[in-house]
Amino acid sequence: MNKALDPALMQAAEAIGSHVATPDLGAYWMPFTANRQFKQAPRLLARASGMHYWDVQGREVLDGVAGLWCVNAGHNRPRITAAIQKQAADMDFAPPFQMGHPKAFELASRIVQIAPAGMGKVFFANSGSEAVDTALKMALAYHRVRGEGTRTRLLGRDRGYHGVNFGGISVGGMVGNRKHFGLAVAGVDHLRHTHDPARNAYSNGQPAHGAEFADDLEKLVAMHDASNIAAVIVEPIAGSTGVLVPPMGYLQKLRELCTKHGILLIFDEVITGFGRTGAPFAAQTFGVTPDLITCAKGLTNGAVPMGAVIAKDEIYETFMQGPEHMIEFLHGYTYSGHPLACAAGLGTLDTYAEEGLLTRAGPQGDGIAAYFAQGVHSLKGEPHVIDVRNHGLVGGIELQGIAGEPTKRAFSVFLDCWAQGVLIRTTGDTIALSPPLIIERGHVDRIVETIRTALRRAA
Ligand code: PXG
Ligand code: PLP
Repeated sequence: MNKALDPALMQAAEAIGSHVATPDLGAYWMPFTANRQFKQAPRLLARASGMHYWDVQGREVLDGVAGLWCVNAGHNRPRITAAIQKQAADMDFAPPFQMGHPKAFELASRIVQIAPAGMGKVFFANSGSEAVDTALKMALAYHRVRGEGTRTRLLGRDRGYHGVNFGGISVGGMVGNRKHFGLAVAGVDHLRHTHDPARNAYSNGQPAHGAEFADDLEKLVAMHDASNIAAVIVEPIAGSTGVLVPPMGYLQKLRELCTKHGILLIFDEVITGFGRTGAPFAAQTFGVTPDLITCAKGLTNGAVPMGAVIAKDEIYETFMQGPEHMIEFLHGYTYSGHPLACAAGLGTLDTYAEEGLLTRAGPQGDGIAAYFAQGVHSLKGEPHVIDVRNHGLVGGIELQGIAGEPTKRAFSVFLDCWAQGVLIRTTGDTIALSPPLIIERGHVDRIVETIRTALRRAA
């Protein structure tokens, strides 16, 4: 099954126009990519199965990042592929407004079964970014329908990543977004991030220090008054900005303060959802139930784009007032609950359930997360390494950046690993690992030793 691209297959693919081994690279403006650098030495993937990719030359590459934090069950899983193929043949599209199709309802029910208790409603979008903007709009509208329309302020956190749409970049805490896009949505504020290497460097799992960072919320309430604040959005573990694991007690404290002040708490679980931290959602791992959860990525194992907002029943019920023929929440996407995405989602949840993947990285698992932790922490003391952080099957290895040239050192490690046949991801000068949850010990060894080799020869 895991064989490299053979010429006959390539020829057949080219004949139907779906695949070209060496395409013209000019027209495609690539997302979040150094376009000019990439096009000089393209890295083109052609096939995938299980823990591996194969590039267009047929070279095998071990996937240390589940594609982009999304292929949690590993690549090209048969149940998912079959579900998508069948759905494409049965019905391509169904309008989601004032119409429905059974699989959207079925998938929503299946998500609710694994969601925290009391979170019984699911709204579909097509990406994490759309899920985030949906949740923010839901929070604003929720307060309005309750007659607390002054609650318009949205709070995020420094070093937060909530996708690329206007709401998400506003509550997000990445300076690059402000530099390129300016103000975006007004009326936002930010808590401090929780990264505290002076006290917490090389923490295995949750750091001991920093619950008090949650008190920033009290400060913002004192400044703006709770009656003006709609919601706080945080990633339980900040992923994109370098794998920042919440300090012990931090999320609990945030929950208490939100409840005290009538502020909705949104967990952005686009990365942490679907087993990454050892439970279906990080909310369960950390024992804190938010009011809304945003998710995407692992929801369909990355096979078809889909995002979702999971809401507490109480929030949905609050909207269900006024004349019954009126639309309660004026929001939705042409492709909300797309049949192919729903089919992929159902095949994905079946696969997770059959293989116990949603809990494998947790205490009920087979010890793979502890083995992974040991592996990444063995990089302490290698050249350039200044911190190692981890939780479940997420790891962050922070490097000392080259003075005046941020990101360059980590990216050179990325390129070296790619040349050695291992796909990693870097963000700033941090290496982020998020392997498929089917990973075995041998794969962990290979990823860790490949990074070790790259670090030892990195400039
Ligand atoms: N919220 C969180 C917490 C995310 O991690 C999004 C929202 C946006 O999802 P979409 O599906 O719109 O991309 C994300 C996405 C990286 C990386 O390298 C991470 C993401 C996306 C691209 C790159 O860390 N996360
Ligand atoms: N722009 C135009 C002109 C549209 O007609 C629509 C949807 O009908 C959109 C944007 C939004 O597209 P989507 O529903 O796929 O997000």
